[in-house]
Amino acid sequence: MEKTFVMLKPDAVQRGLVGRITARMEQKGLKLLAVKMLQVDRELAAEHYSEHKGKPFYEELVRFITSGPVIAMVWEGKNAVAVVRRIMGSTDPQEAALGTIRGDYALFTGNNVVHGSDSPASAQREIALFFSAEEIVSYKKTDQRWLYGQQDE
Ligand code: IDP
Ligand code: MG
Repeated sequence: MEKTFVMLKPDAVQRGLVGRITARMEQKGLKLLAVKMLQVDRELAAEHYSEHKGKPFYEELVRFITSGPVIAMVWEGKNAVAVVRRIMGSTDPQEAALGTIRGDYALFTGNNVVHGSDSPASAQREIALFFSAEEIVSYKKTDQRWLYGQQDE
């Protein structure tokens, strides 16, 4: 089953949106495999956002993501990467559809409350950056056969 990396950004923590944002992944049926709160330092921010180095918004992005604690999570499910991207909505919250996290909870691209991996390859890279293998919990969840019918493995 596919895994994806999700990070609730400093604005989500400071604005008290952690529970409401997490609930959206949970109620969709995705399975939580790992979660931790941490303060991202400049080195980790640079590694995580290396694809954006040199872009005009890069410095602001690094400053923002290191401005307070974040919640890092690993979620699993069928097509989890794409499913989470749809639940998050467009990068620019002004464009994001209502009903998506960014559409409902944000107003500005720089402070768009949530990060989700953009491909299975990015997910692998980002999960490894934030979590050790032992921190990703493997367990059976009783709702899986109700979510996937017979395809529950
Ligand atoms: P994504 O988070 O939807 O994958 P990316 O293009 O990967 O979007 O950009 C990473 C993050 O950088 C965005 O979530 C947003 O916080 C920030 N960002 C992207 N473009 C801009 C911009 O034009 N101005 C300010 N911040 C931006
Ligand atoms: Mg991205």
